[in-house]
Order: sequence, then C-alpha cells, then structure tokens
Amino acid sequence: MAPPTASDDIAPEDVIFDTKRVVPVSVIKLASEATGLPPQFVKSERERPTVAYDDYCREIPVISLKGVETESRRKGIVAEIGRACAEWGIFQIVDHGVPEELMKNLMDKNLAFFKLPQEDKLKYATKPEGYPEAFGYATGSHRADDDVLDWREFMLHSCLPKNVHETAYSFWPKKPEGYRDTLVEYSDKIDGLVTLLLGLISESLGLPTDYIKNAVGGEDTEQKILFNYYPHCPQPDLTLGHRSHTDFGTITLLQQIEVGGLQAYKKETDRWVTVEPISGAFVVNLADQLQILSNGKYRSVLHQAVVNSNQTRQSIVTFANPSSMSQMGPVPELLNEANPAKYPSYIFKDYLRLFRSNVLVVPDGSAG
Ligand SMILES: O=C(O)CCC(=O)C(=O)O
Ligand SMILES: [Fe+2]
Repeated sequence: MAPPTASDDIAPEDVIFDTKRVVPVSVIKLASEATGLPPQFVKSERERPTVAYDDYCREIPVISLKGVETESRRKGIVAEIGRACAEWGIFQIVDHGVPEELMKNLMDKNLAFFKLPQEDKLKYATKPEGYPEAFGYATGSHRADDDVLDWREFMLHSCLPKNVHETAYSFWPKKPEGYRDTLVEYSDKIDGLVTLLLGLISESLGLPTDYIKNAVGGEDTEQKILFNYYPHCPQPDLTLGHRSHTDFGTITLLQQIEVGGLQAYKKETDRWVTVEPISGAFVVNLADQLQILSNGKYRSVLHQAVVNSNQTRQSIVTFANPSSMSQMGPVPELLNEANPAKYPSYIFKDYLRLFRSNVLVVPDGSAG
C-alpha cells in the first residue's frame, strides 16, 4: 500500500454524519465530570455485572504456539486448541509471532486517538445506518437506536481485503503521527496469525489445513480492527462497557492492556468468568460462523466487557469475517447419520442482513 499522502485528508463535512445519534455523548468527558452514572447508561438488573473486572478465572486455557512448525509439537497444539474450542470457545495464545513492540505501538495509537479533542474525533464519526459494516468513531454501540448505552468509545477500521482497505484507508485517522502505518503493519501480521489459527482449527476438526480459510473466502476474507476505550466509571456495577454478545464472524483476536474487563459466559456453571490480562498475549474467541461450520462442536462464546471505577481500559479487537459471498453452513465432511446438520446453509451476506435487522437468533454459546 502507498504511504499516506495529503490527498488522504478528508473534509469533515464528508464524514460527520448524524453524530447526534451515533456519538450521542463523549463518555470520556462524562467520566471526568459525572459523580453518578448518567441514566442513559443504567442497564437493567438482569444485564448488570455479577463478577468483578479483576476476579480472574485461571482455568481459561493459555496455549503457546512455540514450535508450531514442527510436526511433533504441532500435534499437541492442535489437540489443545481443539479442546479449548469445544470446552470454552475462548482461550489465550502466547508465542504467536506478532512482535510485542508492534502490539504496544498500536495500543499507544489507540490511547493517543481517544485523547484527541472531541472535534478531531468527530471527523471520523460512524454512519448510523451502517451497522454491522460501519466503520469510524462512535460511542456506546453501532446501533443508532439504543435506549441504554454502553460505557465506551470506539473506532472501527475496515482493513482487509486489500481493495476495501484502500477505499477505507482515507477514513483512517491521520492523527496521531504514525497511526496508519502502524495499523497497516499490524493488520498484515494479524492476518498471518488468523490464517495459522484457522489452519490449526481445521486440523483439530480432522479437515485439511486450508479448509476453513478457503470456506470463509480465502484471500477475500474480511478483517476489521476495532479500538475500544472504556473510561473509568462512577458506578461500574450498574453498567457495562460492552453488552453481552457473540461476534458474528469467524474468529476474533483481542489484545488488552493490563486492566481486566473481558468476561466470557460459562454455560456449565452459569457464571461469567473474567479473562486475566497477559502481557503480549492475544485472547482468541470463536465467533458464530465457526460454531456453525463445526456443526456446534465448537462454540461461539457469549462475552461482555465490564468497567471499573479507577482505571481506563483499552482493547484492540481484530475480527476475521467471511467474505460476503461465502457459502456458510455445517461442513459436509463433518456430517453423518449420528451428526446431522444442526444449522441451515446460507450465503454470509444474508446472515448479515438478518443479523442487522435483529430478526436472527444468533447462536447463544450453547453448543457442545
Ligand atoms: O474489549 C473487550 O474486552 C471486548 C470487546 C468485544 O467483545 C468486541 O469488541 O466485540
Ligand atoms: Fe466481541
């Protein structure tokens, strides 16, 4: 990709859409001023957090990818990943090959972006009607019609495939310095890691290494990178930074700072568990399409983010999603009389359309 030039500048009037709706408030400003939680963030009792942001669950698997290129070690890693996908739908990986320095650099850009004056961030405000393809800056959620907001600000970038990337590139912030170049480098490295993980997951299902990557569109697979910023909160027990949800794509990789907040729902114990931040690790969570491709053997994990009263938390989330024309549905090679298809087959763009219109009941993590 060509380096950023002055022509990548965009006029604010091109990108400020209906900011009243998608950026209803500056959560950062509220965090600095409010003594109590403003009413538009108060969640129903049913939704409120039940487990603390720093009450870490040490059972969530942590898997080292060291030696994955050697046949003997690869077998063990594939087995560990298969177990983690079936029992948890969420795990952490270390020794994954993405330089820690790059991860840190991008997290610094995340912080510097959210520290910009609100007028600068509003230049990148999200289009309200665009969910879930929307990109840009927003607060709360992508949904313009939310009654109750999430306690967060975020910036979503469309990164891959390359042709989308180049169009979307002009919408990426020019400030702070180095933002775009760092994001391009990170996007490339993560793409390689996603391919590796999809290969290991394919093998764990007894499929050829490139099976899932090809099923979700090969080189046309989509990648979005999201910066989340969760300011400290005056009454964290009454709200969430990110409401409970499953991710709708294939697989999600998350990097977080040392402040906890990501929680996954563990069906067997009917409890939320908090993921412990590990420096240099990625949290991997399986998304809806992998649950469906695996015919429910693997689970798309229900997750949420809680906030706390002392510290701001940041995460960087990479979503790998199928290309819009991918044919999705349970992998035929995995089906037999004892394991009939639990889900229909469909084109991914139809799934997105239903998902967006709220008609679709997405898998609730109850597989397995
Ligand atoms: O920031 C987190 O811990 C959760 C983020 C997340 O689940 C998402 O952005 O989809
Ligand atoms: Fe998520």
